[in-house]
Amino acid sequence: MKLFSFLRSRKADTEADAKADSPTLAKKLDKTGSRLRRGLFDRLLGRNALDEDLLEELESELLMADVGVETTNALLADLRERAKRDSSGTSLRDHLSACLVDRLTPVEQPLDIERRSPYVVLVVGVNGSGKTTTIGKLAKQLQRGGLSVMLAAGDTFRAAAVEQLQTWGERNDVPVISQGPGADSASVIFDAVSAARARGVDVLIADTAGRLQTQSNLMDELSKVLRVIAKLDDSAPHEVLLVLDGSTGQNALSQARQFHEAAKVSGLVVTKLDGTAKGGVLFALAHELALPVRFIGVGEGIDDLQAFEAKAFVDALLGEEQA
Ligand SMILES: Nc1nc2c(ncn2[C@@H]2O[C@H](COP(=O)(O)OP(=O)(O)O)[C@@H](O)[C@H]2O)c(=O)[nH]1
Ligand SMILES: [Mg+2]
Repeated sequence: MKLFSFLRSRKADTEADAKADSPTLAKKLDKTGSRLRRGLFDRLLGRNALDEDLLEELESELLMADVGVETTNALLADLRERAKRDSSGTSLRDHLSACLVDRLTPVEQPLDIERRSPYVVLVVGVNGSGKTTTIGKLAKQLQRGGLSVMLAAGDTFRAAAVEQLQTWGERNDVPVISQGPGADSASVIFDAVSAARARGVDVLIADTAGRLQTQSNLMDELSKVLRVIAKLDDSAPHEVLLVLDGSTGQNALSQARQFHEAAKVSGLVVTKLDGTAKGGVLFALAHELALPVRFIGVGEGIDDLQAFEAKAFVDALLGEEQA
C-alpha cells in the first residue's frame, strides 16, 4: 500500500510556490543553467542555419556541461535531422529542449513510500556528497506528509557526523538512534530498524559513512549493513538512495557505477545543482545507468530537496517559462 508519493507532494508545492512567489526552480538553478542557456539556446536563437561551426560550438558546450559524449552525439544527430525540415533558430531550440526532456523522462521515477514495518531507506555516497543534509530534508518532507520518521546515525566513522544528524533530528523533532563514536555501523542500523519496528514508525532513514568507492573495506561494511538489515526484514532496505554531488561531473558517474555494484542502488539524489554544477551529469547518468532519479538538491535549506521532474528541470536549466 502506498503511504506517500513525492511527486504528488511536489506538484502541491509547485502550486504553493507560484502563489507565494517563493524562488522558482529556475532561480535556484540559475548558476547551473545560465551556462547551458547562453551556450546552447542563445547560440541557436541567433541563427537560421545549422552549419558545421555551430554544431561544433554546441558540441563543446554540451561536453563542457558534463552531458557525456554519447548523449552529445545523439543530440547533435537529432538536431541535424530537425534542421533538414526546419532550421530556424526557434525550431531548433524547441527541438533541442524536447530532446533533452525525452532523455530524462525515463528516469523521472519519484520515490513512493509504502507501508512496511518500517519502510527502510539506506542512504549511501561518498563523503561530502550531501547525504546527511538530504536525510534532514527528507525527514521534514515525510513528516509534513503525515508520516512518522526515525533516523539512524550509521556514519560512525566521523564523530561530527553523528552530531550533525542529531541536529537535524532536533530541528525536525525526529528521534535519532546512535551509539558511541567508532561503533559498528551495521549494529547501529540494526538497532534502529528494531526500534522503529517496536514503535510503529513509518520510515527509517539510515545514514552511512562516506565510503570512497576505492576503499574496499568500506564497501565490505556496506554489504554487512545490507545483510544485517535483511535479517530483520528480508525485503529491506526498500530503497538504497545514492547521493551524488552534481558538481563532480564524470566522477559522479564512476561513483554511481561502483556503488550500484556494491549495494544495488535503487534511486539517485543529485545535490548542489544550485551551485556551479553544470547539470549535464544527469543526462550522462540517465544514459549510462538509467537509475531512477528520485530527488535533486538545490540548496542547503530544509526545503531545497525536490522530487525530480524532467520537464521542470530542463525548463529551469534553460530558463523557460513553466507551462
Ligand atoms: N548548495 C548546496 N549545498 C548542499 C546541498 N546538499 C548538501 N550541501 C552541503 O554540502 C556539504 C556536505 O553535506 P553533508 O550532508 O554533510 O554530506 P555527507 O558527508 O554526504 O553527509 C554541507 O555543507 C551541505 O550543506 C545542495 O543541494 N546545495
Ligand atoms: Mg554525513
